[in-house]
Amino acid sequence: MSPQIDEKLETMYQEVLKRNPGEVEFHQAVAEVLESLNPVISKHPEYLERKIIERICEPERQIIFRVPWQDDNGQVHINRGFRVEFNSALGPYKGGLRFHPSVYLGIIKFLGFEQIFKNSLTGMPIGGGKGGSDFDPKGKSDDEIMRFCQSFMTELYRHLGEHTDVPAGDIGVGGREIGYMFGQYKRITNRWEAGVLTGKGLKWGGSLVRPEATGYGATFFINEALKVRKESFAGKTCLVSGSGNVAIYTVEKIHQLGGKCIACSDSNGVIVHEKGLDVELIKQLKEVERRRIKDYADYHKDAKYIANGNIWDIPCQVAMPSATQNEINGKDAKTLVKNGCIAVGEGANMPTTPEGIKVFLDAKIAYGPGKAANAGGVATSALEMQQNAQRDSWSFDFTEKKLEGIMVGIHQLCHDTAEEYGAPGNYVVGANIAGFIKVADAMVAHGLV
Ligand code: NDP
Ligand code: 2IT
Repeated sequence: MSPQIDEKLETMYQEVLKRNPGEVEFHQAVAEVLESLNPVISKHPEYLERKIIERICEPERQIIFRVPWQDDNGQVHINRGFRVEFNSALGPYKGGLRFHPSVYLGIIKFLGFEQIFKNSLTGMPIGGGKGGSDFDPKGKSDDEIMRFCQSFMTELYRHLGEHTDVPAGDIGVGGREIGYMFGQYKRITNRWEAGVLTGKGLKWGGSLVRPEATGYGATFFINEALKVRKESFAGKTCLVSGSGNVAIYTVEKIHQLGGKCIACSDSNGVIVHEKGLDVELIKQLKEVERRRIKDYADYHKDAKYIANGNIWDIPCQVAMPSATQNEINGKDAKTLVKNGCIAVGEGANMPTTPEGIKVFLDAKIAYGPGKAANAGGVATSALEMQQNAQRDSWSFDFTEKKLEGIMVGIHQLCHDTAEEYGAPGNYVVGANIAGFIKVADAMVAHGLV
């Protein structure tokens, strides 16, 4: 018996465990949502009658395929590709592709499941999906990346389409990879179909602000949560884990809002720069030269690199986990709270373990869960789709204002829903319930499909 889940929902949770053996991250993501839904099912008996929860936990379609490719020495490698088309009640499947050696079905399913509710919160017409591969892009040449992406798309293309399924980036997939995949899709289908992928380059259908969107959006969300507490980023010491796409633009926006990020990281270690991180240097090292964050210390002698360090041991007022799942455990959460952290904004998906979440909620700090706080990325992907459909492109300022408006709206929705359901200040409950109800109502309207 899982203590937090209501009895009626517990049977459904046990069924998820049984049907999806060994997929621990998926179990964790489902448990977190079901824990919030107790008050919803008492109000909406039709959700139980129509078996909405059982249906929402079962992906509409799961595609697993072989991805063969050759390295620069002619050696053959075989990876596994995934696309989980989870839920299309609100729109075409939408969600990123992750290339990382840890990828297996359970990771893609947890991400796809979260994506359903996140996408619902954005208010845009997008369903939930996710994909990727256990391919490790680290240390690969440009040509190897291209051959892998082409082989991956040679299978995936048949499942995609601007009205069907629209992938984007995630860990290990950025503008370069989207470019190679777009080229192969175009070649196979003979269609210049901009709306089939988002995160495209600016010269060929991409949107301004998409690269910045997840990090900027997470910062806008926490800025709103701070306002509720009559606080702001001004003068706050912040930590941002990771040093990839989400981390970089989180640091940038925090600095624009007057905060000071003193540390970031990668899977090998932590960079601490008390003076405040030099975000232009991080962009140059990570986006242009594709180097490790350790090299930052070669350019700033007053910065310190801690190999295998734990970033959450550093005292801060705002923490923005922006690397990967389960990077903050119960002990880290306690350390953060003890050190005076008043807000945690999840740029990453599910970066806090259930024990960690409990610590943040018990301490009543402003805790923005990923499916709300990092929704700016996918929301701006939907803005990219809008521009593609109109064959238009919008200015940076106009697009950023739209993103900010969406994040302010998501914050308000989560805030108000939490109050309505008797959990004021609890953005987990607010996000899960608000995200769920919209999808559930659409599923009821569509009948048994
Ligand atoms: P990137 O590949 O650009 O960067 C990932 C960063 O996280 C790197 O610094 C990487 O370090 C670190 N990292 C990844 N895996 C691990 C790991 N297992 N242990 C420790 N560090 C790790 O990815 P993104 O910035 O795009 O994604 C970061 C997070 O944000 C993910 O959780 C993703 O799902 C989420 N997200 C991304 C969105 C987007 O638009 N890109 C939108 C919403 C959420 P290293 O180089 O050492 O691996
Ligand atoms: O987790 C996410 O929301 C993403 N990786 C972005 C998905 C998207 O379609 O832009």
